[in-house]
Amino acid sequence: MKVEAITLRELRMPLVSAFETSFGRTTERRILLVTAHCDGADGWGECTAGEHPLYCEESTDTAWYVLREYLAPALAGSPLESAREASSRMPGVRGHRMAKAALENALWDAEAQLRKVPLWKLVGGTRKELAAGVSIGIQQSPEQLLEKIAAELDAGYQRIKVKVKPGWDVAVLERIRARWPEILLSCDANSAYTLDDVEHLKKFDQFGLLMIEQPLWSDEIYLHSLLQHELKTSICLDESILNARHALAAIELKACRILNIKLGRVGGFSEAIRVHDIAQAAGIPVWCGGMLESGVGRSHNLALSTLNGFSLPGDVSASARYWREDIIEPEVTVSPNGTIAVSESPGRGYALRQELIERLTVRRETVRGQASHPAGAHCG
Ligand code: OSB
Ligand code: MG
Repeated sequence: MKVEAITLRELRMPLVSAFETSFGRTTERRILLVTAHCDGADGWGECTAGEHPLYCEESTDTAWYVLREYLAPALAGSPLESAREASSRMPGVRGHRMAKAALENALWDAEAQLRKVPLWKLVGGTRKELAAGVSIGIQQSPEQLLEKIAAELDAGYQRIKVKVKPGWDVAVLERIRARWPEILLSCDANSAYTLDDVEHLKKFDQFGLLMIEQPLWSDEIYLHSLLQHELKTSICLDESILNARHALAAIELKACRILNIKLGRVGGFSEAIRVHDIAQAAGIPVWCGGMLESGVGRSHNLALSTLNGFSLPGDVSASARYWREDIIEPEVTVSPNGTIAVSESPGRGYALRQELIERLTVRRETVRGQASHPAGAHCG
């Protein structure tokens, strides 16, 4: 397929309710969408970088810059055998995985459309009914959190994950377990603790959690292995797994017993599949993480979740939890038993609400194929 042009656009989308983690609070998303115009098909991808460089180094603005100056010029105008090749065309740019993933995933979508197969089949998926879980942010009070959990359980979600940080952890988990002793429950610290907190973290063991996600530094694997040795609760790594080599290191070091895979964090479908394959070979269950995506990123997450190793409920939940109106049609919905049915249509499987997208767009830029660009020498 030939990549004729690449369009970047930024949308402003207010969240239905603010989302708070140990690193910050989000009320409005700045969604960066990438469209790859290929042989008459438009593939769409979403950059999962946050508004500020808090979850990781990237942000909406750094991703826009890297896409516009380096990645889009390296790929626009060039023929590609398949989307799988895209990442090897971006070798000169170090890091910036979320920017790379937005473009690579748009190409996967275009390829699926051109081949007239659902994206999930193109990536090698087999699951057709996905187990849905929710991630619930830090609330004003424990009572408010309990109310939220009750509503999500009523909606059918199969796993509840709550955000924790020092001062919002053991007492909160105690309240949850007192009311729901049996539910599948996990927590996510987003790197809020250090090894000085080992004794404190051991108290989490009494709650029978499915996992504790990323308790320590975002760039640490080895120290998580020391902590895992001390805990009964399984550690799940999120922030510190940026590629398949990291996954292998974490598994060999016994730094975790579960892995969260996010398309943006690892740089796109190709690397996400490699992480999945390594985990599966080692018998480590994986699940798909979320980054408060619009329907575009959400549909990619669903496609990824169809891979066989995604045996735990993911942070894949209904559009309506995030948006008054999502930009896809139909929106993602969850059945009363907490599952999401996979679409059989070609490509992402969800149509775009073009008019709504236009209305929400605050900036747009198209990069067309050009013979030479300053970045060409590096990006090949
Ligand atoms: O750590 O999984 C995380 C949101 C933003 C940044 C990091 C994380 C999250 C979530 C939300 O937990 C998951 C979702 O519902 O999209
Ligand atoms: Mg996480």
